[in-house]
Amino acid sequence: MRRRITLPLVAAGAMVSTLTVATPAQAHGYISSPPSRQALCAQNRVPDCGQIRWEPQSVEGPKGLRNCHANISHFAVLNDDNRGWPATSVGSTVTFTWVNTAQHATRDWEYFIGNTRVAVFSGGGRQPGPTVSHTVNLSNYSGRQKLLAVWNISDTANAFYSCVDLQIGGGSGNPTPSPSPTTNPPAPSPTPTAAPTTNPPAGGTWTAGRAYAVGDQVTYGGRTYRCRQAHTAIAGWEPPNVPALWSQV
Ligand SMILES: [Cu+2]
Repeated sequence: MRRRITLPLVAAGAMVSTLTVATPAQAHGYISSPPSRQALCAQNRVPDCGQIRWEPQSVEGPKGLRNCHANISHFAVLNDDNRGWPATSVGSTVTFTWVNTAQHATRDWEYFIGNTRVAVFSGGGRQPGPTVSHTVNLSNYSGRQKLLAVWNISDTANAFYSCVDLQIGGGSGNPTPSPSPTTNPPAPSPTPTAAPTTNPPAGGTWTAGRAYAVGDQVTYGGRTYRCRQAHTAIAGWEPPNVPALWSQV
């Protein structure tokens, strides 16, 4: 008779699932202007986006994808065209600005509408600055369009993805006919009716090199901003450039 040995299989796998931790805002990049879908989430202009709100720079996946969320399931909201993404009204040329919270050596940046690559900019295998801007001619397009921008890294297999909703063909001043979001009033985030007296941090002018904590207020370009994520400021992360980090008060 054979002896049977029963191993007590501890369900070790069951313990893992709760360990998902919010990734700190460090790596990567996304399009800040005109606001990409993840930028709109970061600003809470589109509510209930989930995790992407806190890391709009993290839509990273293998090169060659053609969707808005890089096949990352917990960012799938970005690829949902029925979320009432507001489209930015633009003319026939548009300047796109990336905010790079990590400056990866770059193969190129590509811009797609549908299956057509409408522009490509070489990165020369070099590290970009903290922000990068490209001006793209979209004169062959009009009306509402979803543009996919791709930042292809040169020393990894990966790329970063940002979708931007545009209403092309301004000039005639057509208002943005974006489908109204699911909630009727554009759900203004808990916008402070700012009480300047309760502003402990020294405030002052935004300064590169300085560490900011959530809630800190600074002035820049004559406007006041409140810090949304703790970070150390660097040139290129001026408050208007990085809505993930600063919201105007
Ligand atoms: Cu990165």
